[in-house]
Amino acid sequence: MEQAVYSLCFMCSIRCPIRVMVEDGRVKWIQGNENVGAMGSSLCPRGSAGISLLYDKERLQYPLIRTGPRGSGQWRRASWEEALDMAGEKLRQIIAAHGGHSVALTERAQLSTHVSKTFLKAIGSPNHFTHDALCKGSANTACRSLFGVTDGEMGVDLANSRHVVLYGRNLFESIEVKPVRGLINALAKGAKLTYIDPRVTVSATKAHRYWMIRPGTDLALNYALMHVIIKEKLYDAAFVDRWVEGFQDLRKFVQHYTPEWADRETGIPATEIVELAREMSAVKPNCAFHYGYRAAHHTNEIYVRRSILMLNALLGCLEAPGAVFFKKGPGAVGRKPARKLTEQKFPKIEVPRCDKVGTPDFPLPDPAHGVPQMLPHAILNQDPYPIKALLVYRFEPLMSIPDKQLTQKALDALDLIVTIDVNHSDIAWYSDIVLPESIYLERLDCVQQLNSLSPQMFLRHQAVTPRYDTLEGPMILKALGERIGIGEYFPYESVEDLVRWQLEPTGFRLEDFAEKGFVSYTSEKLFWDRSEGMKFKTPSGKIEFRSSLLENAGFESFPTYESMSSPPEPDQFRLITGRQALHTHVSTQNNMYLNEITPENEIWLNRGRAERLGIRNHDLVRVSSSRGSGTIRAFVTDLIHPEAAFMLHGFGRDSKLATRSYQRGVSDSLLQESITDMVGGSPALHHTFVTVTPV
Ligand SMILES: Nc1nc2c(c(=O)[nH]1)N[C@H]1C(S)=C(S)[C@@H](COP(=O)(O)OP(=O)(O)OC[C@H]3O[C@@H](n4cnc5c(=O)[nH]c(N)nc54)[C@H](O)[C@@H]3O)O[C@H]1N2
Ligand SMILES: Nc1nc2c(c(=O)[nH]1)N[C@H]1C(S)=C(S)[C@@H](COP(=O)(O)OP(=O)(O)OC[C@H]3O[C@@H](n4cnc5c(=O)[nH]c(N)nc54)[C@H](O)[C@@H]3O)O[C@H]1N2
Ligand code: SF4
Ligand SMILES: [Mo]
Repeated sequence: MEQAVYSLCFMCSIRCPIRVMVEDGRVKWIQGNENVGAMGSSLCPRGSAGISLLYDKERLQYPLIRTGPRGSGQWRRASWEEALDMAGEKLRQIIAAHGGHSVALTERAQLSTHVSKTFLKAIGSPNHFTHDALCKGSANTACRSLFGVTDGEMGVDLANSRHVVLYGRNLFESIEVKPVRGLINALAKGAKLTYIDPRVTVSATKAHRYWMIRPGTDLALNYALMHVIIKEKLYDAAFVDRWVEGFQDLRKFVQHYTPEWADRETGIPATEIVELAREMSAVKPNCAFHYGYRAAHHTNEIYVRRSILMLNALLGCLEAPGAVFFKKGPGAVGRKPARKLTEQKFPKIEVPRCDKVGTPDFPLPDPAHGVPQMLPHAILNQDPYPIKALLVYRFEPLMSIPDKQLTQKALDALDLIVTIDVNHSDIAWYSDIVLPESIYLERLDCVQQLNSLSPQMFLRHQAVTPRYDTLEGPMILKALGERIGIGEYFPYESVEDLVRWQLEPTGFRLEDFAEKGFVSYTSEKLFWDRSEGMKFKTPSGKIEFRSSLLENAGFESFPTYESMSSPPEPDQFRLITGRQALHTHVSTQNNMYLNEITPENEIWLNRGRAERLGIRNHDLVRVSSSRGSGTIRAFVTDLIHPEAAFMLHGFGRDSKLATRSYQRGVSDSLLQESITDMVGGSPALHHTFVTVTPV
């Protein structure tokens, strides 16, 4: 008999609500959860391809212990007992000799992050890293500098917007299903879309206005937009007067940043910049400059993200339909969120983070996430202390941290690498012990607290039982914890126990999620009162254009614009990267369905420049940087700015056990230099110039 199970997708980290159709213990079909209005039955292609992950023989099936040198691919199958005993014994020895802080854990933030954070807190290590800084660390810091809250506590009401401006937020390919549907609905109702990217993406083709900006110059564009908005008095004077700290400083600062100046820097005509400022002002406050998702491009990234957010503040585009909003939790309706294991009491941690976040050397990035691209440097320099063991949980240091060879060198210096994954990833290939997790369709997961305009909770229900000898992450961490004497911090016997414990203070029960997959604390949309009830968490209680967070740490609120350099040689390009609709970062390249459609990446080159180098469409070319090189096919096109070369992220794999993706295409992390926005925390992934030559 066919049965519907409401759950959460995990083909990428967006976690869209899904309905899984199961018959005789087999998954037949996956679609969006139609009970979630904003979602409907829609799914993206990766979500649909979940079935081919479930039935893939090339995923991890049982624990593995390495028998040859690292990266040699020599393995033996192990029982859970043996693999966990061995990992536990080695960890115990390392902690006894070097302290708990010599253990680091890297993870893509997920529903059981509170479990892995608990593990590290219990051993006295501050070195828990999420992916956050690599994705959008500087957006996080920018939001805290202006509003006192992180970007994770903010959202954009796309569905009700009258004009949306996207800066390389390629929403129609770098997908989150609910916002995509929201934006499509808004466009159908007559909203306008302005899209800015050095490359013509699918999102560009849906826009009313598209600007092929010179790479890395968005900050110049925004300074000019502010100049026009202030000069022509297009801003929301009452809102700015009541809520903005430092408006007069901004007015003085942007005086010289005229549209004509920005035209020369960005390549966008001055008249069009003026036009956009006027158009946005005409529909304020029901419009939004989207502050972006992936804010990991250049060393000035925090100021780019601040400038986007400041444009919203100038037009009063906060807490209005169609604008930027602040997420409301259960507290807004007098209720409680789901509990987390991290709410327990832990021993005090006496050492700083190994990436130095939170110290005077690196004061501003979010210590709740850390800055993973600093980890290889910390390991190699043994500064501030030696790191000896790395636990990897749903994260790919080799592919997702720039400068792959540097990361590999750092891994070589470790005594222990244990990876919890579902795929034969490159980091699994390079580990000592591999612990396979049951995939999302096979497991119940910790509670998803979804704060938004209306707070809700979602649950990832188990759709089918595990096909192979795999376990859920929280059970793996508990079993490992028991082996090193911290078992008391994991007071549950099953994930169901843990979920029930999490739900205790909320007033909801596990059973309440069965019918629709989620529960709502309220059906109302909660907006703050824009005239008197805004609740900014900055020291001034206002939006800090002049930022106390930045200035107390010795950084400027309004730094002078520095021109973005052009590639110096005729065969050089600025390497820019991104995604497409068919793949998730580094997770899906070996997925049978998705690999069939996009088996490898290509390098996009501007036609005029490629012709001058003697490169034709589909030619093989050599691409090299100061960090590494590879051979890849060229996509020669008019659809990219002459200074840029674009590659999809996630290809160029080393694991021979993932046969479909092995050595297909080139990894961007192999080419990228490890350079960081030392104020905001993001890596400058688009800082690197590459040389492209015909093969
Ligand atoms: N060079 C470069 N680096 C980047 C980026 C880039 O464009 N270029 N993008 C950045 C961005 S935006 C992000 S968000 C990060 C993402 O960085 P990552 O988190 O490293 O990437 P993912 O592809 O999301 O997943 C990583 C690993 O999780 C495994 N995995 C998938 N599902 C499960 C599961 O259910 N359980 C377990 N245990 N493992 C699972 C996958 O097999 C994969 O090995 O990378 C950042 N780093
Ligand atoms: N299909 C798919 N969807 C996803 C994901 C996925 O892996 N696959 N991952 C999810 C995650 S974690 C994230 S962070 C988001 C990422 O979503 P996006 O932020 O939309 O990120 P990217 O796909 O990396 O797109 C980056 C775009 O920025 C452009 N760009 C490069 N340089 C510049 C510049 O100087 N200025 C401007 N304005 N644009 C520039 C690039 O050409 C590229 O099109 O997508 C989410 N959705
Ligand atoms: S965007 Fe696609 S892959 Fe990501 S969670 Fe949603 S349906 Fe799944
Ligand atoms: Mo991301």
